[in-house]
Amino acid sequence: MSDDETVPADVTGEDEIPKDHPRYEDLVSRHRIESGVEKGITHLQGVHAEGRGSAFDYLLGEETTPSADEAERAAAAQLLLADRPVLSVNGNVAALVPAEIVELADAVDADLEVNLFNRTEERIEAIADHLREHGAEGVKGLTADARIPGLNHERAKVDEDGIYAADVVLVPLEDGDRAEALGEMGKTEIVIDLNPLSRSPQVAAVPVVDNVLRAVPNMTRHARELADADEAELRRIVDEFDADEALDAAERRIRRGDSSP
Ligand code: PTJ
Repeated sequence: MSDDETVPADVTGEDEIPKDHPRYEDLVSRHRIESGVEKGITHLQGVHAEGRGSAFDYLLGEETTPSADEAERAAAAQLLLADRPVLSVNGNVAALVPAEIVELADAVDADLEVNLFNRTEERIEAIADHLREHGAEGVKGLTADARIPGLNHERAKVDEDGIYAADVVLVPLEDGDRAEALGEMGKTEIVIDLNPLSRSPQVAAVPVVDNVLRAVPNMTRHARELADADEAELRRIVDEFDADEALDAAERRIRRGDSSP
């Protein structure tokens, strides 16, 4: 496929999407993913992932549910408690929330590491550049001098002083294999995924069932609110969070439109 045969965009700039369009957020997401593919940041498979996520978001009511908000607060507390927090970035995250993920890293003092399922050096570099254009200072993932044990695909490649050494890892839009393998390494995982039945949120300490577009800025807001909280307060928030209940609440909302807590 030549460059000019890549996914056509109906709009050339995101600002051309009318803000009062009832499906504004969804149109923005599609546009960002298409631009990500054109820039060599997002893999073509990211388009499928986005479509799947968008269907779940529709059923969730395209809003941050009270239960997801609680998960985002627990995630912020967990990241603030961490000694070596790392935020993992793939092609969809880089396209959808580049500035927002940099802001979250800043708010919780975490490293950003590019980690790809469909890994090529070109995409790693393009994503690292894109994050730097959005204010990131150090971006990890380029050295790839360590391996996550038990994984035989490209997502096993990590930086020794990044994900490999991390105690808490945020893994948005993850595949289940790596989520499980990171858990087996003893890491505390925070997963953002709109599908509560997916294996990755099922194995996460903190599953965040929300759109990454809303989840990441909301985690930053919580982190800023909690900036002066002491360790005991942060621990209480983490301990009171119930991962199974959060997954059940999301599933109830999807299956029955049930918005009770
Ligand atoms: O950039 P790469 O090469 O690392 O590849 C990234 C993708 C996303 C293509 C790859 O990890 C993949 O194929 O993922 P899956 O297995 O399709 O899983 C993606 C999950 O993310 C699905 O459960 C979707 O429901 C969910 N998802 C999609 N868009 C969003 C989302 N969750 C939160 N916010 C979204 N915007």
